[in-house]
Amino acid sequence: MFDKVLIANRGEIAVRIARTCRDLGIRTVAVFSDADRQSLHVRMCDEAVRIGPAPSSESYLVAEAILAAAKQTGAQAIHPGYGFLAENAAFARLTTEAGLAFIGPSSAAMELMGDKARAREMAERASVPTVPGTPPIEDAAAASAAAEAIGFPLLVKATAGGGGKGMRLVEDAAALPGLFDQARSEAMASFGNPAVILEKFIELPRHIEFQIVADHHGNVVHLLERECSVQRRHQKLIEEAPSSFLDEELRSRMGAAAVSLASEASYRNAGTVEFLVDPDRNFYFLEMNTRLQVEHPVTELITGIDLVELQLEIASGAKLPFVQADIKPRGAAMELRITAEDPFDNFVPSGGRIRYLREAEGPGIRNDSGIATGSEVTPHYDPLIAKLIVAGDDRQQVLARARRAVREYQIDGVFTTLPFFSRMLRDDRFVANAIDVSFVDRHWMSEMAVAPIARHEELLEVALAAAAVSKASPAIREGGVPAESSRWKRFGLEDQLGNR
Ligand code: MV4
Repeated sequence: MFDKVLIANRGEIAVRIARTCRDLGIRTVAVFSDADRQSLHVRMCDEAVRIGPAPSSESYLVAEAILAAAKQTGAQAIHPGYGFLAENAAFARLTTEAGLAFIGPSSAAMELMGDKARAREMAERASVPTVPGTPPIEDAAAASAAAEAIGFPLLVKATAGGGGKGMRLVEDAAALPGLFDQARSEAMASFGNPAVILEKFIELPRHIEFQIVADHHGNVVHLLERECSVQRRHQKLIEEAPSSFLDEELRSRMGAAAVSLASEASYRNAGTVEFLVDPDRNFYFLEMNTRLQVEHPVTELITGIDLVELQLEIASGAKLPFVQADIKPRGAAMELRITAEDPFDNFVPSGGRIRYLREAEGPGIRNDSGIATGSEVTPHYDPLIAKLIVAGDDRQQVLARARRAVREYQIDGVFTTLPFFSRMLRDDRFVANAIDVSFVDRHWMSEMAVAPIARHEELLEVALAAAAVSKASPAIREGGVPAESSRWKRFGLEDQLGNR
């Protein structure tokens, strides 16, 4: 095992990785930008190296600065976390060329899975179902010919894409040439690669993904699924394990498909195989993520496995300490992504100083947080500030604990997604898991965010938050929650808050 690991990230995931390293007696090196000099992840590590000014393009994305920090501190391995350089194959290659271990897959596997067309081919070779579609297509005429075989509606997707960039929904043949060209231009502008493929459009799908782990000895095991259908504009908000949409038979077929794909690709380390599942329970390979994911804690809570520990063990050459038959889920878990965004104002990012923080506690609660009272939330980075993860015997207990935890959780100084969760956790359709990937985009702004408060529970929550602001110490009151917010107006509380 390594003696010293550099964590090439910030925020909650850097803190998360540092914790496991501490458990294992591994010393940690933090890297930080000027905006993060005082940040929690710096305080949690044994050493810290400044890598540049606040913009991530001049700090967390600069491979040379991070490798220099590793060299300077004598770190033997680099954990990239997620985002930033985590899926950058060139960075993985530079890391190994510098004689350091990259806590992740090979750069070749990252390149393969980063290309949608090649990943599709790999899935077909592994007999994993894919959406009916095409290899890369160069011009609009060829696209029209190929579209006949697929039918409409269909999607044009950038092979280098992700998060919906370079993607166009095409309703009929007449619209194809224009949208095909648009997708190519956007792909070129966003990824420097204009290649696109066509795929049949799967309507009302769920996003269900399988966690896999693979060692350097040919062993591959899946650690069950996560249901991630609560998303807004391709940003996940809530993830759960297990998915109540799957029965044992489907779970076992999808898990076997995920393992088969990872084996066929000679994949190593932890990874995630994403599927779309249609209302008739047909599943289709979507893409594979070659990193630890934001939502990994729900898998940890139902399996009892520390995924970061496993990643470190795998990277240092150990064999998986279990086989597939050992993996049995215990209970259920749900993650709520607390971001500094205003859910009542189109999720616009909200920056500022955290004047007061009180995390939820009690049975079934895990907090993976990157902030503390006094932290600055800057617009330079991703708005994810903390994750509230809830475990229980079954989904019903998890929902009850999650409602309790959201009510208890207090963050003053920035707007957060907590009120979004407060409503979602009480929505009949979410409670019945009768949703799909566009549920939030279809129902939140138009209906849920503006509905009158029907439940006194929620009114009480808002009133308590308002009281906390107005009764707080002068220092807290001064910053507090901006009174002009649409949220307070919506609740009719602007008068109480006006004179803070
Ligand atoms: C799809 C699809 C329906 N049919 N592909 C969106 C981002 C990219 N990673 C893949 N995405 C989708 N691909 C076919 N053939 C619907 C989506 C999609 C989606 C997928 C996963 C999670 C959320 C989503 C939200 C909207 C659309």
